[in-house]
Amino acid sequence: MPALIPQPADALVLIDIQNDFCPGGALAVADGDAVVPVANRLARRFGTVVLTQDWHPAGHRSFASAHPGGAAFSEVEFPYGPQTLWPDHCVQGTPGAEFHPELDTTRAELVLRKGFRAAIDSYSAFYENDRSTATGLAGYLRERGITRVVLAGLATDFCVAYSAMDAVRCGFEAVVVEDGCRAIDLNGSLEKARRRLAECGVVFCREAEVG
Ligand code: VGL
Ligand code: ZN
Repeated sequence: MPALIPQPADALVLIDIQNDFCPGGALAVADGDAVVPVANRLARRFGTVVLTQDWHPAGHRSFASAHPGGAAFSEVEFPYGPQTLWPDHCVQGTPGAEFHPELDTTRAELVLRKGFRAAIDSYSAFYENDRSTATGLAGYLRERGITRVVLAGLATDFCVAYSAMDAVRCGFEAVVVEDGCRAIDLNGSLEKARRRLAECGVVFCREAEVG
């Protein structure tokens, strides 16, 4: 029984399915490329498809390399709060920032780039990590009459989770297609994200339940 029948007021938002998050990439997520066929099948079922693209300038403040002695995957204090430092990844204009070559981008009507401000990271497709700088996606979706956001992509516990929580914060229903995502899972971040998502009312489903 399909639990999720795609509706005209749904948007499929595919998060950061880029080379650097796939095996061989600079911030590879285990099995990250497994989301590509799922994303391609989902994209054929939804009337509105949005892609996000992590898009950092060289020397971005979230890169460990921008901090003397900074270690990748450690947490530091930024003016807006705690921030994880990452290996250099998704640098604007580099092959690592491109979408996975097998991702079918033809039905995407919007490619939303994020993380382009040098001093602010942006996990979420809606708000940057200062939690106040809007990307404009909520307005775009509202103007198009979208009321529900269906998410898949990379990584479950960072960009997918933040995007799903912010979708709810912006007044949308949010559904995460679990088997269309893969996680970084840093110090229990996956379990933590799952719990927080459930608390905010984000619904989980599997691809097979999408009608
Ligand atoms: C992401 C860490 C840094 C993600 C992006 O797409 O989940 N994670 N930049
Ligand atoms: Zn990033």
